[in-house]
Amino acid sequence: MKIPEKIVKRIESLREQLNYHNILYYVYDTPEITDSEYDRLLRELQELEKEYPQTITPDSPTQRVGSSPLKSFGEVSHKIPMLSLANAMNEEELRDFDRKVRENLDTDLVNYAAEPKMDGLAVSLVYEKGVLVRGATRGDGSTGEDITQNVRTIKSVPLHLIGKRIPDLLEVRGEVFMPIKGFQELNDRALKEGSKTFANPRNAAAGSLRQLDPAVTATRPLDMICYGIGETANVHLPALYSEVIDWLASLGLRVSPERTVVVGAEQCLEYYKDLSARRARLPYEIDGIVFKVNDLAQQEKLGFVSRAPRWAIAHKFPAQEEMTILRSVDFQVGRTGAITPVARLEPVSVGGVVVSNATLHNMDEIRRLDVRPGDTVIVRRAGDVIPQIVSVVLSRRSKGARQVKAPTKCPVCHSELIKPEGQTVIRCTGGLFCSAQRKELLKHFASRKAMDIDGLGDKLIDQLIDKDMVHSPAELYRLEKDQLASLDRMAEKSASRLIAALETSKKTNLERFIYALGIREVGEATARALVQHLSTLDAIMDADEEVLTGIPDVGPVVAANITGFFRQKHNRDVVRELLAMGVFWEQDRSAESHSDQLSGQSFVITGTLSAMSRTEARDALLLHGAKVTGSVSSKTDYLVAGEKSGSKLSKAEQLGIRILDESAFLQLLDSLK
Ligand code: 5U1
Repeated sequence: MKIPEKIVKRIESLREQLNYHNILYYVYDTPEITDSEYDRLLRELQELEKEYPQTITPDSPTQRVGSSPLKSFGEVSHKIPMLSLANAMNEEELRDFDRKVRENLDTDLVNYAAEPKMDGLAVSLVYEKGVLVRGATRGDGSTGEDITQNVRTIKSVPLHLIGKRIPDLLEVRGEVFMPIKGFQELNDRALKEGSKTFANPRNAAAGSLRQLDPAVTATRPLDMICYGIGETANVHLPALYSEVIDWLASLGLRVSPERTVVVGAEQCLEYYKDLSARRARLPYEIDGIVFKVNDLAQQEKLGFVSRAPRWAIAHKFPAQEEMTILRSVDFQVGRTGAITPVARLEPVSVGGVVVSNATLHNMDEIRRLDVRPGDTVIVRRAGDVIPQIVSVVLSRRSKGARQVKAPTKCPVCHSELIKPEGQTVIRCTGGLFCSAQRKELLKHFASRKAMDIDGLGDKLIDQLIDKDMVHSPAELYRLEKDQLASLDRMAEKSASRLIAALETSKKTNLERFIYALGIREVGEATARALVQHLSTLDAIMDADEEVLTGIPDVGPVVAANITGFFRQKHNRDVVRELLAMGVFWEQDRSAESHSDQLSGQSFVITGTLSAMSRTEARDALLLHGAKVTGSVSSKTDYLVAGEKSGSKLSKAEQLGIRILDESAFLQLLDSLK
């Protein structure tokens, strides 16, 4: 059957548009069209391809997950070997590298291209006439594995290059990695399902790329950043490495947003320090900085030693994994009664911070790791994530090492423990009878985003519970000055201040109050959604699961937690007592001043504001329907920048986002009244 010319043209146009918008979204992070418009275009193409399957080409945006599972990976030989990098472990070795480069080039000062070393896997992509035809792992540098079907599923890898100067042949090299957020979500899901977790984002990326079934890889949040080229045909390369990278970016390939050019060893070290300071806040893991002589003619002159170029070096960051001994495993009880095993370790410095405790999540994790007291273990600390035990060095296990036994009673209150069907977590049934749960609940209740009781810190709460002075949140409001003054590290003045803070905290809002109750899985956002949709405390307390699941973001599990919480008489009593003690909010305040004037607008707040806290500023924006997020991206509409705004301000400036200083922000709020 002949396909009408009009249809062929439309299919081509849709593919071109989708490819272009995919690159804008995933590679440049600057989408031009809405997600729904993108989906409309994709659906139109899918429907046309269903009707005319003979038009389907491998580079069609609908064909990311093309093939069925493989039996094994084929081999790919790299015509130009994939090299490795020499390492500099400290400043001296970096200076040494620069000195040798200068000596070999007989020059005083060298320009270096600098970029982070992504902690992932080196991969080669081959484009023939702009179409992705092959993806391969580095392997031993000469021979790798054919992972074409898997790299095709990575959204930031274009199936078709864009731009005017598309070469006949282009082999691009770079690193496939898993962003931290995606890694954490993947592991959280695995923990919930009781399946295997990954030790770190690098292993997760490797495990995902080596899946024989591309449909599995497609579910993994992989990304790729390109840093070099291999084979080419019909390409006229520019003179500088930095220009090569700019050219790759112009073809729709993702390159490092942190890339820059520095002059001499001093600037290399400054760049290293700058990125070290920002390392924990980057959305992906990096293990060092790569410096490359920027002039390609100079690179050629320098050549190679064995498998590494003389013109490049990786200045490594301190390791994030170290070995130490597991002394013991303790069991802690959280706010909702969840029992969490905690590893007590021989203190060890990991990346410059002393680590003596690590989380073990749950008993399944202990079994999976088969970790036993006395074992030598590998501990990992990355960014601001709680340190974790990655694995056990079995060859160092001593003979009598005994398995960890699961507790049979709550380690604090000795109540019965339960393990709900299908869940990995064990819980204490003691509720507020359990002093550990009481402590955690009170800490949550008093915290800044809940009742915000200034001066009621963790140590004080521990004392109040240990001395049996408080049994429920409401009893906090019955405390008298003399009682408080009798506690350790308290005196008349601090006791008076705390009484005043307790009084101040009584005036709150319903969102904070609901959040403060500590209902399992009801965070600030859910509390806000409950208030926005149900308006009053009574309506929230009496809502059934059907009503609750009708609220966006409230799923069946959260709904069951909420109804379960309010079914318990003692929880209703706590609410009643708090109100009787004088906790109040202006009823329907949210309904009165609520508007949707900022709906669809996304804000980020940074720095210090003098007229209000950041939480208050956020609440004020949310009240008018704005979205408030934590990080600046191309989707941000406004940055509210108080005093001492740091990297968020520079990023917003770079992206051309509208910036409101405090007075402009206050004016905006005024105009909404
Ligand atoms: N960023 C970056 N990572 N990385 C790894 N650049 C870079 N270059 C490499 C490697 C192995 O090798 C070339 C210098 C050959």
